[in-house]
Parts: sequence; C-alpha cells; structure tokens
Amino acid sequence: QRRSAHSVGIIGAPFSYGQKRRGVEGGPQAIRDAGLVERLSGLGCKVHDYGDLNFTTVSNDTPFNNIVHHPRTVGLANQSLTEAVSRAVGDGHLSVMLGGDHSLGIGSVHGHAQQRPDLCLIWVDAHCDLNTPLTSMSGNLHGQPVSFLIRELQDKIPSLPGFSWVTPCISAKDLVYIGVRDVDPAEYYILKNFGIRYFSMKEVDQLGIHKVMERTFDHLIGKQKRPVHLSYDVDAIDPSLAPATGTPVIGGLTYREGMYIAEAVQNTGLLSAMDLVEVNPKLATSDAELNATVNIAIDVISFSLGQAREGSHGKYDELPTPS
Ligand code: 4U7
Ligand code: MN
Ligand code: MN
Ligand code: MN
Repeated sequence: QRRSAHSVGIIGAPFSYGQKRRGVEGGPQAIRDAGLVERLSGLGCKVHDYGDLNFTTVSNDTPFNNIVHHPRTVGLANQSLTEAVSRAVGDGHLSVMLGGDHSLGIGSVHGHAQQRPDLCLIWVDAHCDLNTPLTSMSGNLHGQPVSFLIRELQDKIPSLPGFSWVTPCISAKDLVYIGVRDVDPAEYYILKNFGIRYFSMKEVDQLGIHKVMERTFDHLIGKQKRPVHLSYDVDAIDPSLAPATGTPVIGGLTYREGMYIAEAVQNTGLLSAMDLVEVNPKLATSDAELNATVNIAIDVISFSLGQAREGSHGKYDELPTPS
C-alpha cells in the first residue's frame, strides 16, 4: 500500500573522477532535464531540490600506489556529499542523490549514517564495488566504495590521501547485493569470507525477483525495522535497456525486475535515502539510447518513491453518474 507522500530532497552530484570515462558528471542535468521533479511532484511528493554540488578537482592528484586514480579529488567530493546528504536527511527529507559515478556511494551512505546510524544498505548493481585500494586492478574508485563502508574490512584498507575523514558505518550483515554478474576474484573472496548476502543474476533466475526481495528484507529488516539506503547503479539493468553507462555487462535485470525492486523497497515504508548513479549521457550513441537510459533512471526513482504499476491510489471517492 502506498504511504503518505514523501518529502524528497534532491542532491545533484556531477562527478566523474571515480573512473576514467568523462561524461557521467552530466547525469544529474540529464535526469533533471527529462523531468524528474515533475514526475515526483505528480506522485504527490513534496520536492526540495538542493541543486548540484560544486566539486573541486585537486591538482597534482597523483595516483595512490601508482594505481588508484584521483584519490584526493574523490575523497574531497565524497566529504562534501556526506555533508549534503546528512543535511537533507536531517532536514526531514528522503535524500535522492543523482550521480555521477558510484564512488559517490561512500559519501552518500556515510552522510546518511550520520543521521541514521542503524541504516541498512541495498546495493543494486552488476558489480559489487567491493575492491579495496590494494585489490583494484582498474584503479577506479567507483569499483571500491563498499570496501570503505564495511567495519570488518577496515584493517585491509590503506590510508588513502583525501580519505582520512571516512569512517566505516555498516557491518557486513547490514548489506545485500542484487543483480551482480561481474565479480572480481578479490571481491568474491570478500563476499564469501565476510558472509555478505548477495543475489546474483543467477539467483534472480533461480528464485525470481519476488523471493529475492523477500529474502533481502528477511535478512535486513526481519528482526527489527530500520532505515533503508538504496544505492542503485543503472548498470544493474540490462544494457539493451539502459545502454548509456560506463561499465555495461550483458545479462542484466529486465525492466520489470528493475522496477519490482524499487516498488518492493518503497512498500517497506523504510526507505530513507537513495542513489541513482552511472548514467553517462556522453556514452549514448543516439538520442534513443540517451532517452531510454535517462527514462529508466527516472522510473527507478519514481517507483522507489511510490509510483505503482497497480495504480497510485490517489484520491478518487465516487464515479460520476450520468444525469
Ligand atoms: B560500478 C571493476 F574490474 N570491478 O573494480 C573495477 F570489473 O560503479 C568494475 O559498479 C567496477 O559501475 C564497476 O573496476 C564500478 C572491474
Ligand atoms: Mn556501481
Ligand atoms: Mn556497476
Ligand atoms: Mn558502471
């Protein structure tokens, strides 16, 4: 059943230094231009747009260990995102962060946790984003955000320039992955050795998305209710549907599975903050590809905030009678 309308705080995070393909910083503008605020208002949400954050590119930002790119720039951006998300949630809003690349997950979850230390995390993604700075083969920080957030991993995380402010804020048991299908060896080691719950595309096939969500909520909120953070990478959706993204992986979620996840999260009544990341308008090879990707991003957010395929249960008391 649909809850009373949300008060939503939108935070644009035009940032791309967590990976090497420029263009993903255009995500927030593309998503706004396609009418996000109007869609949410139409659902009855009260929308407060905080606008886009102004990120600084740190000069002489030499790679850590000759591998991890732009550590100071990524660290600083996430520090300011932390403040923004913390303020939005503190103001009483459900925080909606528009990326930008997924390195922004660090600041978004961290800022949310400052207000809601008991939060749990649902990470919808083709990838686990669980590499540590010492296991990453690409050097891209958008493949590492979750490693900074998990308490049990902290003795494996080196001190990275720009990251001294980060403190881990979730336990391995507070996290569930959905949609993964491209997992690096070190990430698989972490999943297994730290007992992290994940539903890869194989489990989505075996169980169906309904059971996947049931088990997700059993695991995270079965014993007691707590705030939910939904971090949604658009590359979780199959690239035939959402092609304008930097690290597409074939064999992803269908449109219906992708929206079912969002509806199910909304139906818990516990969603407190979400991210929609990795929309890269510059990687679309046509207007059709761009529009498809951006419209899916808006649909994910709208379904997370109360749109429902069964209808939105707006006020309608009596059918008109012919006179
Ligand atoms: B995204 C990768 F090696 N694992 O570490 C890495 F396959 O935020 C991909 O989920 C990371 O899009 C993908 O670079 C990051 C790679
Ligand atoms: Mn990701
Ligand atoms: Mn991904
Ligand atoms: Mn990606």
